[in-house]
Amino acid sequence: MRDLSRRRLLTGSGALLGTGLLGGCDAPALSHLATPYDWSNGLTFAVQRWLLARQPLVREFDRSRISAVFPTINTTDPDDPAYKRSRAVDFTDWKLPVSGLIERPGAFSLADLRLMPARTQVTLHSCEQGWSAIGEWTGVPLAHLLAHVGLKPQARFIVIRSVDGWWDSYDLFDALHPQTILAYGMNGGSLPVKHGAPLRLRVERQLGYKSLKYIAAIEAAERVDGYGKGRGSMVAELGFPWYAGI
Ligand SMILES: Nc1nc2c(c(=O)[nH]1)N[C@H]1C(S)=C(S)[C@@H](COP(=O)(O)O)O[C@H]1N2
Ligand SMILES: [Mo]
Repeated sequence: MRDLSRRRLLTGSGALLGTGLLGGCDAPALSHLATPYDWSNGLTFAVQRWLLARQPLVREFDRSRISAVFPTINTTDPDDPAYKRSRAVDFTDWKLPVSGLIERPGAFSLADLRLMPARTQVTLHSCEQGWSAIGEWTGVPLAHLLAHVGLKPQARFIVIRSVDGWWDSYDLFDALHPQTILAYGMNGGSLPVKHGAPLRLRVERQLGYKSLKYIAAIEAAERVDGYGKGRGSMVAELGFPWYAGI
């Protein structure tokens, strides 16, 4: 990798863009190429995918490296009546619906998810707003849950909604990655409310905003332009590109 010049990187990713060899190339981020910024964002996205295809796992740390303080940001206590009721009973009535292009749609309780194979990983979280921290996350790989319910062959994106109105979409490159987990545990305990209880996503190869907290529903889709304003995520609707700031 070290001998790759910038020129080779650029021509390489250009070729990938041109031939559409790269998964997710016709994704919304690359279909709005109106300004030079859009072009550079699309190119960054393509280069990131190209490099990450050769770097399967992000770095995992020893438990001794866990940050003493893991900051919280944005929503830390959702102001939603149903959420508050569920929180009052320790989320024992909580269920996660999985629907869309799925062979066996269903709804899963925390107990159901805890019975599935678990993965624990100590990773570096980098927030696009300028801070980072190391935490340990335990949960079920999203790939396992999707295999359990059966993705239909047309499914190309996973759309996830949160209790606080945040939502985002993920191509299968990220959704099926072994370190993409639905976490119910943090630093050896159960996931605290301020960090997204009862369930949050960890998408370790992306910046912090992509790791949705307070997950309410999961859907599999062929396209994402039918959701919201058609830009693939809440942050995109606020003016940042889908997969902003990679
Ligand atoms: N539902 C929801 N998910 C979210 C957010 C949020 O406000 N609501 N903030 C995002 C951002 S920008 C970051 S950096 C992380 C922060 O997670 P933390 O509060 O556990 O540190 O969650 C992400 N997921
Ligand atoms: Mo963030």
